[in-house]
This record gives sequence, C-alpha cells and structure tokens, in this order.
Amino acid sequence: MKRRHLVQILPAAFIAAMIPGSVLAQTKVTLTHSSPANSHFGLAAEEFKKTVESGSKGKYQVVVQRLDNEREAMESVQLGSQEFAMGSSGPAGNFVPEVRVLDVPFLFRDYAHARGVLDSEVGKELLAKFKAKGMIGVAWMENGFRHLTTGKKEVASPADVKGLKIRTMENQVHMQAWQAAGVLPTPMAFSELPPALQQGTVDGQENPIPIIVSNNFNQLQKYLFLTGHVYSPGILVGSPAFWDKLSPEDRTVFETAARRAVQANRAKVELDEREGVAELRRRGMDVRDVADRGAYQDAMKVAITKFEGEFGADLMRRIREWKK
Ligand code: EAX
Repeated sequence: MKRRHLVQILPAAFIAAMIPGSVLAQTKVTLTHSSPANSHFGLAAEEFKKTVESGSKGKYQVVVQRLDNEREAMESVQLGSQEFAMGSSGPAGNFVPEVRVLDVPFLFRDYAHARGVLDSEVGKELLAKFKAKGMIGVAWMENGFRHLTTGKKEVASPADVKGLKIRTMENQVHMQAWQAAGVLPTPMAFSELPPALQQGTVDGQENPIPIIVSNNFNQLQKYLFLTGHVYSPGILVGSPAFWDKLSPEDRTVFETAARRAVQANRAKVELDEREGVAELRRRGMDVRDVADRGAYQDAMKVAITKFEGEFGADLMRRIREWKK
C-alpha cells in the first residue's frame, strides 16, 4: 500500500532519471504508408520499424502511420516534417519525371522482370534521381500488376471501356494510356477513391490484387477484370534532412531495414497473388479472366509509342531486354 502511494507521488523528473540514458535520447522517426496494417505496405512498414529499433538498440523509435494521400506524404518528406514515406510510386513522376518510364503499360512481362529491373543499375540510377528533388530514394518496393474493376459495367473487351470514367492515380502516363483507350481518366489521390466509388462519381478504378484485397474493394466494386495492364512499383523515400545526418553505422541500420522491408513487401504481394483472387471470389466479387491482354495493349498503343519517344528507345530497350 505504502509503496504504491510512493510511486504515485514520485515526480516525473525523478522517474525519468531512473530510465537509462539511451532511452531518453531516443529519436522518433515517422514512417507513413498507404494501405491497411495487414497489407503489403503495412507489413513492410512493421518490418522496417522492427529492424531499425532492434538494429539501433532502441536509439530510434519508428512511428508507423497510415497516410493514403501519397503525394502529400512525399511533400512532407521533402519538407522534412516526416522522415520516411512508403507507398506506390504513382505520384512520384510529378516530382522526378524520369521515373515515369516505369509506368508505361505492358513494359514488364512478369514480376521477375519488374523486380530484376528495379534491382538492376536502371533501378539504382532512377533512385539516385530523387536527390536533386529533395528526397532520398531509399528503395524500390512493389505494389503489383494493376487490374481494372467496375461497379456496374461488364467489360468483355477494350471496346467496352470507351466513355467510362475510370479513376487513375495522379500519374500522367497512366492517364494518357487510358485516354488512348477511350476512357475518361479521373485522377485523384487514393484517399479520395473509396468515397468516389461509393458515390458513383467514377465508373471504376484499377489497382493491384494486394490493394483490392486489403482495402475490401469487393464491397465497392462488382467486377474485377484481370487486365494486368501495367506494373505498379512501390517506393520508400526518405527526408535528406534526416538521412544526410545519419552516421555511417546508423545509415547501415536503416539500409538493412529497407532491404528487409522490401522482402516482406514482396512476400506479401506473392501471397496475395496466390490467394487474393480466390478470396475476392469468396467475398462475392465477380472476377473475370482476360484472355486477350494484347487487345488492351493495342488499345493503348498510340500512347505507348509516344512514350518510347519521350523516354528514349535506349532506356526502353534496356528495360524490355533485361535478362537475369
Ligand atoms: O498505395 O493510389 C493507388 O491506386 C495506389 O495503387 C495505392 O494507393 C497503393
């Protein structure tokens, strides 16, 4: 009794003095990511947090938060008001135009191809471009191959998407590609998407299986068409105000954490790719295979040809002809 009373009246400063110095000197680091905790980004963020905190022996505390507006997250990283942001690279091209090359539809054959390119010199060169725009490109991550969903409209071929309002990311390459196919692209941040689908201000959207599953889009959309029209990279960016001041040892801790986050992210994408479609069907979504994906490629051809010129045939070839 007496002892409990004593603890209650102990002044805060006295309690603080009993805590080891390393804890008091703890630096808080904020990492935002753009999907639920059990998603391919949420799990990667947790892995990052765990690795930083154990690797630095508690010197750094990583506060993981969800922020669905990926453009705003990148802006805060630029400003230094948050240390890290993780999410799709959808809006990244508005900051670093060169990375838009990765957004070209039908550029990547499969996951191995996309990951191979992102892990190669091409990926490293693109990450390095973030520095000049006030960010550190820490690591490429993964969002996945994107597929079309609609609320009402059955899409049997690209002819059926003509005139539909489809939400796209705030990404010029995606917008132009859909426009070439006759869609009315409606760009908005991910945070605005669920209400837009609910209110029917758009007829559909497109996103990878990991996003559709973890965000319960089966509750907002009737159909899923497995168009796989474009690979959507993810990215982890850091604030130079924080990163550039790290000691070499601490930087190694953060780099290790980033690598482990990428592994956790990719592993979850793989799991979702294996089980997600069945899960969405179980939840009642009408999932349709797309036998002729080439028809979508043809429908977007005008835009794709234009991108070849814009990003340079050389770079496009380096990406297309990547081999293990
Ligand atoms: O982070 O905006 C999107 O559609 C992205 O795929 C999503 O936010 C994933």
